[in-house]
Amino acid sequence: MPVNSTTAEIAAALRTARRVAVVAHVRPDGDAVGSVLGLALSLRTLGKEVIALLEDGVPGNLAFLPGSDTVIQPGAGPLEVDLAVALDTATHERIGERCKALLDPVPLLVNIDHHPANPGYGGMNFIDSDSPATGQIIYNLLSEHGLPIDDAVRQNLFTAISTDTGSFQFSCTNARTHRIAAEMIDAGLDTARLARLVYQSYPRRRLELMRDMLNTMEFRAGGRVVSWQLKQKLMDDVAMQPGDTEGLIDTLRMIDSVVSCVVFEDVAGGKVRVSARSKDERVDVSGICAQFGGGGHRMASGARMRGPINEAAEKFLKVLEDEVRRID
Ligand SMILES: [Mn+2]
Repeated sequence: MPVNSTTAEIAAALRTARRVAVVAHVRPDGDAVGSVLGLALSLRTLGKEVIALLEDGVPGNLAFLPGSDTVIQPGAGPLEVDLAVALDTATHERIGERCKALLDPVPLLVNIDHHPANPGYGGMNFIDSDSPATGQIIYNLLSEHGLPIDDAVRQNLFTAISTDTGSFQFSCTNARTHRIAAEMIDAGLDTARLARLVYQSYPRRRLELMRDMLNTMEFRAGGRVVSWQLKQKLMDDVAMQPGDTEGLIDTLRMIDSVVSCVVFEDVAGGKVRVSARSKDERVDVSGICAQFGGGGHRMASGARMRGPINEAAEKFLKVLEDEVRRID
């Protein structure tokens, strides 16, 4: 485990810096975008010049977040910043090739994350694997050290926490998570509006993807494992956009018999993206993903495999099925 800096040391470094870049992982989810914008907006209120940087930009489903219009993707020119912060990103490479090249010359990289496998690649690190979302770490950092928190910051950090906890349902959700939500509501945050924007504003294509998922999902191990293969043809047919599939896997976990669910997705270069979830502490999907070069959290992990998709699925599910049968 890397040695953590204290949040006080990180807050002091942020206060000292004049120009800051804030970055998160490729294919950003709600926690990545919400954490980047929550921290970026707070630091801007503090008078810092802040570059919010995402290799793949903001997916359409999160474009409602305040500040999302200020996010830039890496361009040609160098960045004149004296501090970079990587959020929610388990490995340095996962900020993206172009982001990494752009940020390599920056004198100090601060790495803030909740993925247990994070090796501590920053000059300063704060890895808290007990935190259900990076957004929760950022909220604690801001509130403990008197950094600005306004409604726009709350909207971003609430969305980060809500999406990474499956709306406060997953096992990592703790009392602090609910206290943060309560503090935000006390401060006037309209959480019903955010719920509508995050969970009730899907494009029809997402439901078309879900229809295919329900029609073609496959069960194994007596219904304890369920999986779905999201193939390129379907993506083309529905004109899939980034963000359309975020959280789709959580529909699979609704099934009573299911202990673990997996989505396989065709991605560029003949690769297959694997997303795996567990509903039982005894089934560690991060260990299985690690066997295929991936990783993540015990109950939520991912990997990238060589295609074709049905062969990758067969290999992965074989290992998962053995693991699930072991807990009988
Ligand atoms: Mn996260």
